[in-house]
Amino acid sequence: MKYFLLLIASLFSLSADAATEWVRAEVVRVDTAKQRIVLKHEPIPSIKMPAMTMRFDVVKEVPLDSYRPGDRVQFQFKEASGSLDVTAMEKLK
Ligand SMILES: [Cu+2]
Repeated sequence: MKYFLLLIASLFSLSADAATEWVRAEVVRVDTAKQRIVLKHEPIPSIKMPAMTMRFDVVKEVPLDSYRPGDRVQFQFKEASGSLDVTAMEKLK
């Protein structure tokens, strides 16, 4: 029983790590009206996703109007139904 609880605890901490990882990317296109962004992102090993260019929905707490194509950024995400939502984003130097 003790071992089982430890296992559960470690599973929770694993998913917490995945949820807060930062992924580097380059902005390709910004759609402020629809609160979406197209990012050319690096591989994301935690969800076995290779590097690619793809569209994300972005939570409204992330203001998109300060981002331009060509900006280097890092972002956090959550898995939504069949897609990924950006939950945090910041520019890299
Ligand atoms: Cu992708």
